[in-house]
Amino acid sequence: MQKCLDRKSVRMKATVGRTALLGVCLASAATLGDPTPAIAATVEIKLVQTPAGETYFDPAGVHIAPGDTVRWVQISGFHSITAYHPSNDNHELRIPVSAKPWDSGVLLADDPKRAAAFEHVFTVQGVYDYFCKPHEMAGMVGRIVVGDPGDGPGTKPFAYAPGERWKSVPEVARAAFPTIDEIVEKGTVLGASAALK
Ligand SMILES: [Cu+2]
Repeated sequence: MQKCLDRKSVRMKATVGRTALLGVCLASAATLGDPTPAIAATVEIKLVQTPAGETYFDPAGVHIAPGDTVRWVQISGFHSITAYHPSNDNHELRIPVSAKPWDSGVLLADDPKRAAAFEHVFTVQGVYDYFCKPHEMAGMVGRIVVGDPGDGPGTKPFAYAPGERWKSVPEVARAAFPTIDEIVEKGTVLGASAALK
């Protein structure tokens, strides 16, 4: 039953206005050992560029459950949602080894004007680091924890495998990630720029 309560608290932190939590709890209890909840949630992250030129994912960190979907929505500026993965222009691997990488390409603000969106379903537990291609050097990065953070690539120090010759994460971006502990504790963590609003 403890497992059930843990899952419920995680989901309550990660989503707002969610219904049927009891159903999720009962379904989880009925399938002990199955990490996939019966009802998946969709969590929204905004893509923002302020008139002053600050760019960020809002929120920058979220804790979700396996099977949940993250939906990034274009609000202002132009951005991509790109996994830290060697298949994306030889960037450092910072998502679970067995997870599929993704790259949204750049979502333009004016076609359509607002609310262009990109979705990705997260099935493998672990830590996922990602960035915006136009603004990585401005520190526009995000981190998603799916279920148990585990000990995969996203939990390792930056530049953990110099022998691979991957592109390393820029210093400004390294400093912009919320910590895994903070994400797990709070469920949702604003980025440094968004937190000032
Ligand atoms: Cu951007």
